[in-house]
Amino acid sequence: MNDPKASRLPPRQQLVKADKWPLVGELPPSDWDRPWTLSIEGGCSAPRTWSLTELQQGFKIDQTLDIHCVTRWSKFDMKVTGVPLLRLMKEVRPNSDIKFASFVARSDRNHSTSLSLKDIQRIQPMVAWEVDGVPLTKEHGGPLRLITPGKYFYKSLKWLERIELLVQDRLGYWERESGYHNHADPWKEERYIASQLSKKEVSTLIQKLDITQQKLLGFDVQDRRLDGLKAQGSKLRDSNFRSASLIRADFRSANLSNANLAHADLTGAKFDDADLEGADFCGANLSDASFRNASLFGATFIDEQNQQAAKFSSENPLTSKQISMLTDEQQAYFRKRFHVSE
Ligand SMILES: Nc1nc2c(c(=O)[nH]1)N[C@H]1C(S)=C(S)[C@@H](COP(=O)(O)O)O[C@H]1N2
Ligand SMILES: [Mo]
Repeated sequence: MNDPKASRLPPRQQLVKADKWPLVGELPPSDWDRPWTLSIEGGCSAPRTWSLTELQQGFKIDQTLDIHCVTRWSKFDMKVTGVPLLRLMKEVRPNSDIKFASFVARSDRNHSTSLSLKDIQRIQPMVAWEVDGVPLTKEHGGPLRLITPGKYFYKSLKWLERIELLVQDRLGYWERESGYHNHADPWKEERYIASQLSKKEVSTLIQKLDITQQKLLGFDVQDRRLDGLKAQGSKLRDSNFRSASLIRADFRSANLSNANLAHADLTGAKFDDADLEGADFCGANLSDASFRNASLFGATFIDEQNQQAAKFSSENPLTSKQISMLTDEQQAYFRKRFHVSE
């Protein structure tokens, strides 16, 4: 028989006993005893700071949820007490162009994480001060922590002190330093940006911007800044580079088949001799990019609605042989864009 709880457990997670709650991450801040406040600032017209008492005496709710740590333990039915994040955010009157929030801890390394506004609206995180009817302990992020349901637990920041509203995302500590996935959905196993590598290997790669000859199938670096990335000869099939900044990246002889490069900034990038079959370049900036001998069967440069076209400099980077590898609609776009006849 199926374990009735199994369907509640995301892939490759293990349940810890109900009375166990592992401690993960950095130590509590050395100045934990200083009075606690919470501020929301950045892109808003009425930034505000609440004292702990103000928060705890204001509107509050209980929410019962399951938590899932990226290191493969889960815990069911945590009863969390606090205030919905959206309720606090509304009070500061966010600007209409706000798309992200960065959460910053009072901690010795200014630990942080971030969420998109879309995710905040969908999953309704809480600013919490109680779990199972008792105040959050110092070790578990008391007096105030973010609780983000439906994401790996690294999106639940301990010792929350400041929230900054942003137009552009600012990667958090684990996401930036250790290659943790920025989207963090446990049901999709969005754990690390490269699932085959250790945290340490990933952070070395990202810091050196060098993945030459690496095999990183499903590499997922959506939205990241990776200008000058060295990726010559890398195996990057099915990778996600959507909206990433990859100015002058070197993808010569790389395998990028079915990779998502839509809306990426690929100004001056080199794709000579690369395998780009099925790669998606819709809306990408391809000014001064080179494609000598690249294989382009099934690659796309403009979407079906003919709206999100790749940008090129004035010269056509593709040979007529390369253009003939594309579908009819894609070919039509190139012919029109560069005034070439059939
Ligand atoms: N300030 C801060 N918050 C943090 C971390 C951290 O290192 N510092 N680690 C994260 C990670 S990876 C996890 S799994 C959870 C762990 O919370 P717990 O120790 O209460 O189980 O906190 C998250 N929030
Ligand atoms: Mo974690």
